[in-house]
Amino acid sequence: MACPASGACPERSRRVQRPAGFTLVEVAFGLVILSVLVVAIYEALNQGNAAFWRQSERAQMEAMAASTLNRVAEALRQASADTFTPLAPVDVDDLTYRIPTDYVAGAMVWSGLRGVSFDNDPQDPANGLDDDGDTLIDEGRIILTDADTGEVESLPGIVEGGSLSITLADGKLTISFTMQKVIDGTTEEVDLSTTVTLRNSGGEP
Ligand SMILES: [Ca+2]
Ligand SMILES: [Ca+2]
Repeated sequence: MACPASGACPERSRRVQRPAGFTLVEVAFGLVILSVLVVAIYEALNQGNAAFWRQSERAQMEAMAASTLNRVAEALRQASADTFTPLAPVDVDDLTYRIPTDYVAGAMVWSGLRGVSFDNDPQDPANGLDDDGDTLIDEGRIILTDADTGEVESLPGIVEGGSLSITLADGKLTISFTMQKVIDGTTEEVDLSTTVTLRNSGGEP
């Protein structure tokens, strides 16, 4: 068919053009992709925060355990092994002792009875479970006593849970301390140990 002289042939000039914008299918697909990305970013951030929080909690446990160990070691370093009860402690959590305080007329002067013991929280007995639901497992406190002064020192570091082991071997005292805490559904454990060479290993009280 001939085209009119005044213009282009309407059939030939007509082009198939896509409508402006996106189709409903394209929009839906884009939203799905965006949702997946948002969820992935959220999960990544969430996991990062959880890992940071867990590491922070663990660092706090380690700091408290170290502080407690140092204090117990400081107290026991002055003790005489001859004054220990039990005399040869093996993995005990309750020890009494004396320290020499003076030397008069050829005789040692001894302190009153001192003690180191683990006092378990009765609300959370030692069974490996967090019975009172405070995230701390079998928590308790380490108690230092001094009969001369009447002081009872409850170590603040142990409030967050744990246990105590004291063993004497070859003139050296090994003090071990364990803390357990449920962090984000997982049990985290901190084990610390130190060995103390007794300054006063001889002499009868
Ligand atoms: Ca328990
Ligand atoms: Ca507990």
